[in-house]
Amino acid sequence: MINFTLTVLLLSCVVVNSYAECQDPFIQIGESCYYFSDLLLSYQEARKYCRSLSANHRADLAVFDQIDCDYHHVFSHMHQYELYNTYWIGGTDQEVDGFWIWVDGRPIDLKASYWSKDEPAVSDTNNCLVMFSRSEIVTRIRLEDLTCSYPHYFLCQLDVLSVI
Ligand SMILES: [Ca+2]
Repeated sequence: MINFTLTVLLLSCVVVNSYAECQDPFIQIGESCYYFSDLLLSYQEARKYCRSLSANHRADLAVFDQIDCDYHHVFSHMHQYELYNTYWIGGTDQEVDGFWIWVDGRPIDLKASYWSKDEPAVSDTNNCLVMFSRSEIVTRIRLEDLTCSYPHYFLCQLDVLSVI
């Protein structure tokens, strides 16, 4: 049943560029190069760490595309490798509470299905974006807003054009 669900989710997310060269330690998932951290950092420290992984500083915390294909590819990978943890990704509402943007400047769809129930909460203290996956949640990973200074694992992505 899980495999069937995954297959349906990924059918509309065909990988066109399957020959992307992902420099170590990045791995290809879908059409992008990602790195799942094995250390815990605050949101800002995690961004710095991601940048340090690319010689030309084009890496940052991961951002998802508008049609959710990145989300589905990452979700599939996390379940395949049982990456059941909480990871910072590149989104924040630090500038205007309740107005969420990716680090590349695009707005984050607040109606997207990947938010946890009743998330994101309008909160001055929860201003940074995490995705999390648990073994008991087999259908999807979820996004939530958390306090930026907390240490969490994080997901870096190569070729993110950061503007914030
Ligand atoms: Ca907030």
